[in-house]
Amino acid sequence: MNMMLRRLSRAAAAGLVAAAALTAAAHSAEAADTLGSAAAGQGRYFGTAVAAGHLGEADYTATLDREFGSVTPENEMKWDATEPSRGTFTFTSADRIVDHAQSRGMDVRGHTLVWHSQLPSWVGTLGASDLRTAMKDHISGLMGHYKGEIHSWDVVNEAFQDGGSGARRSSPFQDKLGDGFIEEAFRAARAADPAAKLCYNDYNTDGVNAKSTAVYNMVKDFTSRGVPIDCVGFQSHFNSNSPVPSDYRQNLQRFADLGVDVQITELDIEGSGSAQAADYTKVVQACLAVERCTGMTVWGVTDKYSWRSGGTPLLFDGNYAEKPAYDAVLSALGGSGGPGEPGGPGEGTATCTATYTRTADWNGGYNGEVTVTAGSEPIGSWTATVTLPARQSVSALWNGTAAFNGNVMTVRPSWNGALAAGASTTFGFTVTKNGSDAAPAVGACTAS
Ligand code: G2I
Repeated sequence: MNMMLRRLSRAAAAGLVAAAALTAAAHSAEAADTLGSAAAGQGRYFGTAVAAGHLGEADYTATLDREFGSVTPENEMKWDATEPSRGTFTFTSADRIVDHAQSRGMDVRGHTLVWHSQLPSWVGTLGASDLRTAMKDHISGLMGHYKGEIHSWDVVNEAFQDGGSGARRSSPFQDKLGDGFIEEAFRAARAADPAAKLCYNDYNTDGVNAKSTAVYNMVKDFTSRGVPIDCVGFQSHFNSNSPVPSDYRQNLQRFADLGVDVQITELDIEGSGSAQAADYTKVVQACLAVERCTGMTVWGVTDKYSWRSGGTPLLFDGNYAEKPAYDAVLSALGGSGGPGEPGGPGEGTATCTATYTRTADWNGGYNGEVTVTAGSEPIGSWTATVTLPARQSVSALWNGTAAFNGNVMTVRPSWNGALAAGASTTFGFTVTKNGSDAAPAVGACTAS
C-alpha cells in the first residue's frame, strides 16, 4: 500500500475528510507569497510547531494555514502524550494535528520517539531487557499508527550532553542499554515505516563544537556501517547566550557531506526588530546555501504561545502581525508580497492551466494524469481540482497531496510546486471504477 493510499485510509477511517479543502484552494488564488510557497519555490519546506489546543483559535489556524507547508506537533507525539501507560496508546491530540495538516495539504514532521524528557515514569522503572522491548514497541506503535504519513521523524532527541566532552547524556536508555540504544532505535524505526526519513535531532549542535562533532562522529559511524539514518535535525534555539553561530552553514554542510539530509527543526531567535530579522536571514541563507538542507521549521506560530514567549522569538507577534523577522525570512526565501506588491494580493498575474489524460485503463480501474502548466509568470505553488464521476473512488495518488470534499479532489504539490513561466509538472492517480467508466472533470488550476 503506498503512502497516499494510507493517508487517505486513516483520514477516511477517522471520518475526517477535508471539508475545508476547497476554501483553502479558493483563498490560494489571491494569496500573496507566503513562507510555505516561497520556500517551495526554493525546493524546501517551511514549517512550524503546532499545539492541538490552539487549533480552535481562528487567527492561529488562519495564520498556520496561510503560511506554512509542514507542521510538527509541539508535544502531542511525545512519549508521555502517546503511551502514558505501557501498551496503551492515545493518539487523539496528535491525530487532530495530523488531520488538520492533511486537510490543508501540509506535510507532518514526527517529534519525537526516544527522548529522556516528557517520558512517563513507568519507562524509568524497567530493567534493561524490558526497556529494550518497550522502546521498540513504542517506536512501532507510534510510527505504525502514522505509517506513510510523516515525512521525517526525530527518532532520537538530545542524546548528547552539553559541554566539551562529547559524552552521551544520562537517561534510562543510555544508562541501561548503553550507546547502542540509538542504533537500535533507528533500526526499529526503519522497520516500522520505511518511507519516513529518520533523523537524529539535538540543540547546541548548530555550529562546529564538541557536541556537534560528537554527533557528527556518530552519524559518520552509522553511515559507514549501514545503520539507517537519513537526516540530522538542528534545533536552532537562539538568543544572546546562544547566538546564530558564524560557522552555521559550514556545520550544516559537513553533515550533508556525510550523505544525510539536514533540517532546521525548532528555529526561534529571541529579540526584536531589525537585529532579530538579520539573524533570521542568516539562518535561512545558511539552509539555502546547503543543497541537502531540505527544510526549516520554526518552533511556533506566534510569540504569545512560544515556550520562550518572554523573548518574542517567532515571526508573528501576539496579535499575529508579521514582524520584521517575517519580512526578512520571506525575502530571504525569494518571496514577496505585501498588498499590491509583486506576487501580493491584487497583483494576480500568476496563472496556471490543468489538462487531463487517461494513461492506463483496465476492467476495474484506470490511471489519470493531470499536467499543470504555469502561465507567463513563474509560480510558487498551485492547486488543481478533479471532480470524480459518481461511484468512482481514488485509491492512490502520486506527485501531489489530495484532500477530498465529497467527490471533489483538491490536489496540491508534494515537491513540484514551483514552476518557471510556461513550465509543466504532472500528478497522477488511480481510480477504482465501481461500475462507472466516465471521465473525471478537471476544474480550475489556481497559482500562487
Ligand atoms: O524546550 C524546547 C524544545 C527543545 N527541543 C525539544 C522540544 O520538544 C522542546 O519543546 C518544548 C515545548 O515547546 C514545550 O511546550 O518541550 C517542552 C517540554 O520539554 C514543552 O513544555 C511543556 C511544559 O513543560 C509542560 O508543563 C506542559 O504541560 O509543555 C507542556 C504542554 O503545554
